[in-house]
Amino acid sequence: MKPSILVARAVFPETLAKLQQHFDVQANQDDVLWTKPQLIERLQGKAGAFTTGSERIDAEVLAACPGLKLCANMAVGFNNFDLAAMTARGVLATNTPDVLTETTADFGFALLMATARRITESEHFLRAGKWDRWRFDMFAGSEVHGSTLGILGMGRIGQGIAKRGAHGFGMKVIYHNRSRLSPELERACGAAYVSKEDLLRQADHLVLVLPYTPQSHHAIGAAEIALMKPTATLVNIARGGIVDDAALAQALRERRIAAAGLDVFEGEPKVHPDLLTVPNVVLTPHIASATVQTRRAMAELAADNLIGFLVNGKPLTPLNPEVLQGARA
Ligand code: 8YV
Repeated sequence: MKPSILVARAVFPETLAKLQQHFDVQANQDDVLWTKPQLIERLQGKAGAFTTGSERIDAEVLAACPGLKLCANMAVGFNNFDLAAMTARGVLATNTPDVLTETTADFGFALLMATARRITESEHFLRAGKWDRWRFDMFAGSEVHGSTLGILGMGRIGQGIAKRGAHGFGMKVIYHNRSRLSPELERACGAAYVSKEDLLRQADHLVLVLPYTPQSHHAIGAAEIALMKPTATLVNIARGGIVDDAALAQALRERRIAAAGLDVFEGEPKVHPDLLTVPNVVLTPHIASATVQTRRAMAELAADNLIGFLVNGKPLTPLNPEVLQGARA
């Protein structure tokens, strides 16, 4: 008999078809956003779950679903998992690293450029029929090439952004991270390690690429923004909750920093209403990894983790490999 799995959100039909070859699949192709009790109900009797960042897998869910052996996230971030609770219950967690690194770094740079050069703000002006003449200072933004790029969180995506800045745009790149990169990696990224305070003070463009954890909650709030240059821009492609959105909206309104580019929000898909009314912010709906090729690769890897573990006993990208010691799929 095939193991049963739940595919918690709509996915590519090809991904579903591949999973159906190996599993008895309950799918959610209508992409209904389930409540926690609905998720628990559908997880009953399932050995695995194909999840995205939207499904919270915590102690309550795990206690209610004793047959669950694996949750495979179609995301590199896994703050929707209570990893400690999963490990304690012997439930394996997997994510989709590497396959989205370059695409997400591309988007980080695109958001930086759009923010610094005021691309969406000027487009709104044009579409509103307000463009009646050239002006010397019309939508004058901040220089990107040759400026100082600050990166908070220097994992794979941070390193991708650093390389683009250093090698493509001649930027001086500085970073702060929990641990310092090796000298070889620092050289490859063209990046120098600084304290968080120096990063905030020196960056012309600050990009956030750190994971969301209790420690990184509101890592950028009013006090941090106060250290930034009034001409600086801030880009968040990491997770909502890392930035205090209310404090940021107020700082943008008061021009205490020049502009921000945000792909992620506290409590998304809801967006803080004040961010919707300030002009100097570029807002996108969590699409940093959204190219057809990358989303296919992410879906493929999540599916391969389910097949790898539940069929062959070997997941590809486990987050808590210690579970494997005692586990038999
Ligand atoms: C996902 C992301 O698309 O990978 C991540 O961590 O933020 C995005 O690439 C999103 O989390 C939905 O799974």
